[in-house]
Amino acid sequence: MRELPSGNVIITCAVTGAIHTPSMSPYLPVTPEEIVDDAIAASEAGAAVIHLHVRDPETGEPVTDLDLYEDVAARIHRETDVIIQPTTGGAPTMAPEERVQVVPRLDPEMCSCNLGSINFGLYPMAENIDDWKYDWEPEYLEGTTTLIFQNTFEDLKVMLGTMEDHNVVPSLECYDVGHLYNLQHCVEQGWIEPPLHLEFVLGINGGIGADPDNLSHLKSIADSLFGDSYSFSTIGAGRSQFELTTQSVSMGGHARVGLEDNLYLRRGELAESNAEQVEKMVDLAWEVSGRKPASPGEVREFLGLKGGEATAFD
Ligand code: KMH
Ligand code: ZN
Repeated sequence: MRELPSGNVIITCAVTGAIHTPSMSPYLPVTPEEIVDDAIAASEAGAAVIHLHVRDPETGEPVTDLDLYEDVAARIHRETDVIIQPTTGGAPTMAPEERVQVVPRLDPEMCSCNLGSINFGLYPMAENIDDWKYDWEPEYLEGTTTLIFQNTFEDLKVMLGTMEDHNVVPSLECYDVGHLYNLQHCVEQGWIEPPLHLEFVLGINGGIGADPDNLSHLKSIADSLFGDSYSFSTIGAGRSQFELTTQSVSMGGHARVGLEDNLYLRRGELAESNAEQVEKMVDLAWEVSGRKPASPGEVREFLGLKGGEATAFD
């Protein structure tokens, strides 16, 4: 496993995502202004990477509007030195060829790349809500009972080829153990070359469960497949967020927080901003492992990123 020379921890903040819907929390940023403001505050709190989705400003529905992506990315880029990592996952309901368009349009330093198809069952979250702000929300969530989040080997070949063509370093999102073998296949096919930056995603309904033993197992399989040519971050969905990100940091890994993955700061208490979660993660990393947050410059050096000035939103 690769580590930064300083031993510092890469904190990523996923500001809004496409999992939670506006009725679940009044603090979920949905307009371009809210997303930009939260991203800037999260970077000031210690996040070196901002994972970016956009939403319809009127309804909060996840969209792949490339003009919106460019506007939001440009505004964050003007105000911070943070690494902007647009999603190629979009909403699980979107087609891969639509989702990847953000890469040629924005030419970002990083983006996400999802390593395999899974069920993506968001519908249980609808059980706790009676009064919806928007009609699309219950329909969107209920629709995931029959959803397959598609990432076939052909999709992976196209996605990884597009990223390579644009010198974009992917955060390789791994929802289950089999996805590590998918990645090994991609390496064997020459669709991607090490070093690899993985992101273990635990606790999605359809992916590997949010059990600490599973994180340890994912790392041990990654060690056996990729040796010293990989680094990893971790996402814990929902209430597992801080348990698993703290475990990740104690294992030499990195951490992703943000309202895309979890709406709460602690049991029963909604996070009132993304920055609150970043601040908590910075504290936990220091208290548990004596590790400080990595700067965007350190991360660029470590991951071999092309620099903010080489993006299309400069
Ligand atoms: N939705 C998260 C569980 C992506 O956007 O490409 C993982 C993610 C994937 O953020
Ligand atoms: Zn995402």
